[in-house]
Amino acid sequence: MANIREIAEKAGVGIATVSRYLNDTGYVSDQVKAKIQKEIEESNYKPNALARAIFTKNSKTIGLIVPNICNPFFNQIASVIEENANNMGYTIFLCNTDDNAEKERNYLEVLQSNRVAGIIVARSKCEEVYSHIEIPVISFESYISDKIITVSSDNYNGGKIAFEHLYECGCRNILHVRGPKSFEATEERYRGFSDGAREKNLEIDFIELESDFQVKMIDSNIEGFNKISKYDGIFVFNDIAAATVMKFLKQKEIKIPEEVQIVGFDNSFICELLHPSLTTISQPIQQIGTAIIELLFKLINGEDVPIKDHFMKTELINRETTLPRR
Ligand code: XLF
Repeated sequence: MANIREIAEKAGVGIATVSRYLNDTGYVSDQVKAKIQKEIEESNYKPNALARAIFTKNSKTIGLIVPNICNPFFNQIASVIEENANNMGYTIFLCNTDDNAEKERNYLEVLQSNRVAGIIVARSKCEEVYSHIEIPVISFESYISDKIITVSSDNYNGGKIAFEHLYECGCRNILHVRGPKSFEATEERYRGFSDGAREKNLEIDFIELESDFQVKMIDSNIEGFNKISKYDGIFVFNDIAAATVMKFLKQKEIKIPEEVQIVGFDNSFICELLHPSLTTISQPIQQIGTAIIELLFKLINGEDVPIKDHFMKTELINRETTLPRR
């Protein structure tokens, strides 16, 4: 017997559209309905009875939308959220968007048609869609609307601490490898870092990267990186990008921390695995994941939760890529 994916392929539409049609959860044009119905009849498809039963009420599932599953920080957040959700008897439906608005929109449709009890979205790229969603939502990092709670780290302060640390370590020729301008969190880090430099009347340079993490991220900005030897301190917008910068410096035989000191951001598990281990600004991953789940369950249980931003404290974690002065 055919399954929903085969029906979608034969009808030339997405799985979400077939699911919308079967469960009557959103608009499907008459023409598309006819195509899907034809394929269903021809292939003798029978929607799974159990699945249909689940569709009639909310499932014990939470939709978790992350922007980049290759980034260790999001692995760690996901595992904290999963553990907390499991303890409450819920499972996680994990969606990876690659920071792509289209993928996020499609996943939102799939999550709604699966009647998830709640949605957690990190670094949303299609805020406008959420105003049509009835399911409780908690956002990590992105402001979506006045009706949705955002949890994020205190990125501004984290950026400022990063500057102050490099300055205290004696760095005066400083570079900030900045995240994409569309990331609210890394823009805040950039603001904090720049304000810190301004307070010390120090000019700093910037290189902007176009993505969160891709193996070839440096190649996209190689001109900027070829001048890297003139700096004695670098703040990179997250740990995985910092690891990539460290590899580039090693290839150029530039010594860390003797010739250039580095600070990352996140305090993800890779910091300890790098050599030298990476000094970074921590986002309190455990606390963030727990706060998100607690807030979401309050909403799921119909509690009245004040809509406000929740900021989590960021801190310096001193390791081997910087040399604090005595
Ligand atoms: O969105 C920001 C950029 O990268 C997020 O908090 C992260 O630091 C995770 O690595």
